[in-house]
Amino acid sequence: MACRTTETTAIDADVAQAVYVAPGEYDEFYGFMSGGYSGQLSVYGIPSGRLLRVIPVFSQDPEKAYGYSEETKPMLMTTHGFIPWDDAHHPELSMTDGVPDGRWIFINGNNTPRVARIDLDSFITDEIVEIPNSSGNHASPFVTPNNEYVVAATRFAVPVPNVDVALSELSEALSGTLTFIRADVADEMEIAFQIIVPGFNYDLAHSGKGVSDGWAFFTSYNTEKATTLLEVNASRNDKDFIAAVNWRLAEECVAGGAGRDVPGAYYHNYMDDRHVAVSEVKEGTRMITPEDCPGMVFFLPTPKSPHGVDVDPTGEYIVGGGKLATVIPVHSFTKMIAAIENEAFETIIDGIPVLDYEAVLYGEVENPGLGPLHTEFDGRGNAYTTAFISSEIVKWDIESTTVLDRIPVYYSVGHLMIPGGDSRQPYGKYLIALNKITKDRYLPTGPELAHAAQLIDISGEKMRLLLDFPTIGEPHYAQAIPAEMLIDDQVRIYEIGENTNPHAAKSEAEARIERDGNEVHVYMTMIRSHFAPDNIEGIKVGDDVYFHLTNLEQDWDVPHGFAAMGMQNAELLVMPGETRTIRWTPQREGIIPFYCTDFCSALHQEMQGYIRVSPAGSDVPLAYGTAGELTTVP
Ligand SMILES: [Cu+2]
Repeated sequence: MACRTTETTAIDADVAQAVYVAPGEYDEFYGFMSGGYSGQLSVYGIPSGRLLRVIPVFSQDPEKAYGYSEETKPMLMTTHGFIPWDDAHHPELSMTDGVPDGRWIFINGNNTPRVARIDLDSFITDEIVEIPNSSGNHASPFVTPNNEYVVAATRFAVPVPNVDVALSELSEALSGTLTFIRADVADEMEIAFQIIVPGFNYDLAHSGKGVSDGWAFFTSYNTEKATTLLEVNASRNDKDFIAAVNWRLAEECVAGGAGRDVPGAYYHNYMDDRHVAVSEVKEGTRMITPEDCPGMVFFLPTPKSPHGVDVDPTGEYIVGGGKLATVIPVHSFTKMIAAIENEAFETIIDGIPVLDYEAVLYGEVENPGLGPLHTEFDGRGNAYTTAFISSEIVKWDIESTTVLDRIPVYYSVGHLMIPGGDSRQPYGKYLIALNKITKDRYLPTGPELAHAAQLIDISGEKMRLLLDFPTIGEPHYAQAIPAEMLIDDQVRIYEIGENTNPHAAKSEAEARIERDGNEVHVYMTMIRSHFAPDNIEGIKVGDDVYFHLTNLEQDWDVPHGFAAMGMQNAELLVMPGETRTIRWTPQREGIIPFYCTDFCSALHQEMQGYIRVSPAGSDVPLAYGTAGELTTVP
């Protein structure tokens, strides 16, 4: 077979050096890529592109038993029931003073609106809050500069409250909601307030910073309010809007009693101090309208069906990504404030003044590529915009709005990410293009090909392609943070003495079995290289068996696993010092072996045990033991 030859493979000899991280060396950045419709978040080393970890968020992950273990199942509870899937688009690092602080990363669930918080000391999903009165939670979870709020918005306008409406009357019944979720305290995320806006589609968001701190910006499209064949019907208007929200004013209005309490439950799930997920159902949200709080929301006309809205490091420039536009519009925050003061309004929609386009526009980037979507910044006065249709990244000078450079990407780039590139202090060395289509870039793998990221060097005047690497699921957005900000804070073990899981057995002496009717609780320990107990009898067909496994190890990187033949869900993977529970209903009599699934020592293969399962109604007494006589449970 002939070699593929394309100009895209012509790269400089020193490129390999630029991404090479020698064996045993660490990468410079942690990169966090959304997993799209895998519902996960994956972690890569940058610049090597090495996959370090996949974090389950809105998914069940058999590798880690997340969503399978009794301690984690409540994380996936919603008012629609247990939903072990979502479409996760936008990771967003927590910030202090508008700069990533390395505490947490948030990610949105689009489909059943949710926002998750992942702890960056443990890389574990710690908290998920559901968003009521919303659908298609796409413009999320962008944080305000000190995590005061995570913002969210309806992509699909819905009736609020969501009731039975004839589709012929739907357009008039639709509302949009912009949601502000309190996010500055771990385990206490909640809906602070929601703003009712016209029933458009709201697509993306970013918070103001610097001069525009206190504001948040949301793109809208389908201002035509079409409910069918949107590809035609939502593309009629020449301009749609960026909604500018003065959230500090909204806060004041809410504190002053504006708005009304709207009924409607939502779930708040979090890992408590015991490392056990709990679900609480919260009732009702505070809803305010633009009329309730004059000066809170303004519309900035923006051509045409804008997708991204990105705010430069100074907070002055608000860049729209009009996917059908021929220019990139750059709004000025200073001009916006002046336009508000001068009441330079084109019209008012549902109580929201529409500002005059020319009055708020700083400039337009001409010839920006076809289908501009998203922009990030390098902190040196340059902006970088993705062009989906022409498959390129376009670098432009913010002040002069002139294009400086362009580089092709392969292919159909959606988001891009510069480490810190949506913050006040971009690191400005690398750019990652997050591509929707890869076609011929990798070995073919049947009808579906790998989604991919491309690493681009932006340290010089000209952009330079360094590396392709495949991603897990669809990499919508990404974030990155210098590795040194996280390395020293990593949890290595959980102190066994501090284990407060109600089902922990903190030593082999505490290992035991208890029966309550047909419910059986097995309190089992694991340490290299045995389980205690490892012989169990008196389990009966149809029993409801809960295995509570405590890993007694106190060494870094020594998890143990647990799996039993016929177990209906997954394995367990238990971190040192932690307790995890898995439920099993034996279906047939016989001998059921169980074993450690995580290769833990030279005698890992010896880490196993047996369970005797007797027929339902048999009189075999419950008994257990390790290396000796079985102890019979009275
Ligand atoms: Cu083991």
